[in-house]
Amino acid sequence: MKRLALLPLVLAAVLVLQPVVAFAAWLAGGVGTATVSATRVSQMAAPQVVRVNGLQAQVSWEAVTLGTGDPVTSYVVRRYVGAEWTVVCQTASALSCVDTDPVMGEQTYRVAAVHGPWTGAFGPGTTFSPDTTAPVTTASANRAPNASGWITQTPVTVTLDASDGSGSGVSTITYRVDSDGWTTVNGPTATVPVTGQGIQTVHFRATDLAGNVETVLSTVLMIDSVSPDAAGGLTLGIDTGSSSTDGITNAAANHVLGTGEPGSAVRITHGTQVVGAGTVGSDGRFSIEVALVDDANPLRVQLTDAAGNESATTALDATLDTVAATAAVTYPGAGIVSNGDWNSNARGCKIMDPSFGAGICGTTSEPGAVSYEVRATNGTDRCWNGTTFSDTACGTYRAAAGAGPWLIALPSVSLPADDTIEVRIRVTDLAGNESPTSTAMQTFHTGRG
Ligand SMILES: [Ca+2]
Ligand SMILES: [Ca+2]
Ligand SMILES: [Ca+2]
Repeated sequence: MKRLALLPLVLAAVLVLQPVVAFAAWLAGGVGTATVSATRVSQMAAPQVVRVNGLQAQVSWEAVTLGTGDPVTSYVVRRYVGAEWTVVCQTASALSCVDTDPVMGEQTYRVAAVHGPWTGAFGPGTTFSPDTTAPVTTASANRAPNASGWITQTPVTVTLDASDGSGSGVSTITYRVDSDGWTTVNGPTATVPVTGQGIQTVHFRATDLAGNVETVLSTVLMIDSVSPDAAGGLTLGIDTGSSSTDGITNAAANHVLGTGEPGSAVRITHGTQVVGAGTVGSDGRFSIEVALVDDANPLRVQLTDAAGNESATTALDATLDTVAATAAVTYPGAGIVSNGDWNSNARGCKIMDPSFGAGICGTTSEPGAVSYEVRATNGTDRCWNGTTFSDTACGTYRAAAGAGPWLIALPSVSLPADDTIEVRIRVTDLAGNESPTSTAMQTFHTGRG
């Protein structure tokens, strides 16, 4: 009896040492007699695992039987996270169960068949993540771009909204602006300040609680909230006359030169009318054609950058003068002039300048540079050289004093007696228009006196 009773234990010991899961069991018990049978449990295949009820895992497997063809009594399901395992369910005849609380991230389910007190070897595992879908993040700016695509108002912020749908939920949002470092914030929303000017790119992605990481997305903003500086250095391209910077010119077909922000649009107005337009070059300079009208041209120049920001206006007050001035002789008049008259000379030129001595004077129809030639024509022509009538090579014009009323000092002592004097005057106005030579000519005699 003792040897019989030991037999199943020996059998069991032999069988469990086999590579195939096996067991031996008492089929009948009793003191003194027993029948022993041995069989084995087939190893389970890897289970199927699908997501159900949100983030739960349903584990299903194929039924196995004992080596004898009899059904096993139950199945046990383990969840492995690394080497750590947890029994998530044990069923009788059911071939599936639900893990209601899987861990986030990845885990592995393995199933073993059970018969009585014996548990077979666990089969291969099936990995499962309760949430395999990354969140989806959308970006929206607090400022709308204008028709040119530029945002011209600040401050600018981009709001990131991440959604994980029915997944595990958003854990974090990570973002960076241009080449700045990455910033990570917890939760499904983030507000990103974008403080730079120009083209700014916000890169972002969200991560869910299961560890799924969204592919990095980006949104591009064009920001320019800075108005260009007002145009500088305004001058006329053709500024004729005695000054090349006074804006007085006789060139109607002209152009305006200036400086400004490269790429800016230039607009030149005269009153409400646009009279010139162009673009500032990459060197920061512009030259815009304008057609000037007679007299005053109060031009105003304004720059507009690519984003539509407008500068303050800059004035360029131009004057177009294409008509030459005329000159008139006030003293002396035609006729005989005595030396006494000449020397006192109070009747004409002293009205213009009380300190004036003897000489010739007159006016012009507009300010300008007066030049003259005084010629004594009694017999041989002799011209005033600034000191005496000794210049026999006439034809040299000399500058008179004054730009409207003009004065030419001719000391009485130098006047030839009983001579005929011609005064030739010409005037060049401020725009550079030159009157015809000898626009004023006076003949008189120095008389006795
Ligand atoms: Ca997810
Ligand atoms: Ca000028
Ligand atoms: Ca003129």
